[in-house]
Amino acid sequence: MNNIIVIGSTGQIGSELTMILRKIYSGGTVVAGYIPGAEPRGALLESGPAEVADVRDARQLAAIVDKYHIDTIYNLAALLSAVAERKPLMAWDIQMNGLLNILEIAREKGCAVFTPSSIGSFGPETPHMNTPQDTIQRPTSMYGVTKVATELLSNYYHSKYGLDTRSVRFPGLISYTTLPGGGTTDYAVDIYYAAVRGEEFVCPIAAGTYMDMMYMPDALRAAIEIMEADPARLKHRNAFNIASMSFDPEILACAVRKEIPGFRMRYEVDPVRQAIADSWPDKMDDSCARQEWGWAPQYDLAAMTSDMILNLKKKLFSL
Ligand code: VAH
Repeated sequence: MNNIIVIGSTGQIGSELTMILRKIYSGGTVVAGYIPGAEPRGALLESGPAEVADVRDARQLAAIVDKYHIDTIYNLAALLSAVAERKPLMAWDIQMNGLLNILEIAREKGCAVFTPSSIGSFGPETPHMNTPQDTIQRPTSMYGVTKVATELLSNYYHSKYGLDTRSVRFPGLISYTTLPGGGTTDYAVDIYYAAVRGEEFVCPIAAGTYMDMMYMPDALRAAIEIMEADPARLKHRNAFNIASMSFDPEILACAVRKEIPGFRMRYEVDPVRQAIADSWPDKMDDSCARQEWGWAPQYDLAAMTSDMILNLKKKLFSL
């Protein structure tokens, strides 16, 4: 990788991934792709080039790839699960028509492509415990439908045209930097903000609802390591299960209370997000990622909680 574009560079993953890629690949170019209304600011804007890059505008994307001699495309453009249920047609347009534009441009210009999948690509019939790498995927959300289709289309472009497409199935991602945008797992971010502010947290996901979760530093490292992996070792491509921790709201609240003893939580279950969460795995088996490209998480729940609370205190109270 040398000249990279991050499409969706101001989102939950993109805002941090762009900065890390610019540090690692300082000899090359890392373009921050964004859409009007979600402009890069601060260090993200000042540390490298930025271009309007709407995945639904193939001409615009192709011009950027030519201008910067892009060799790798991180395609992070997506509506997250709960938003996608409110706007299913827009989600399909961005996630599928946009992906087709990207794959066609990459095929013509020889770019590698990373388009994340998710635990959302699984459905009620998928084994919930130790979810296998290769298993039934019949998601019941529009977000999940687009993620399974993303995996299949990305694999198709690899097998038919030899395109270098690779990806991972992200768990719910937790970060203190950029707020998430309407996901089912976002309660696991919101809880930390409420705890640090000394507020009671109203949890939209029911006790006993286990989901795979991951701290953002591990997720960012996975997105980079998969693209740097030796292609000869890869038996899979789109997309690898990657896991680090699995918990329900009660376990998370207990971890928060160890750092903030007075923390209080009550439940007001959101039926839309609860139905989505119930259809997702409890815990994935990520042995293929470990064997084929050396995946290994570095953060557990205690380490993540300590780091989240420390950094949110700095962010919210300028400590
Ligand atoms: C969501 N955070 O909840 C995203 C993610 C694995 C979940 O795709 O929609």
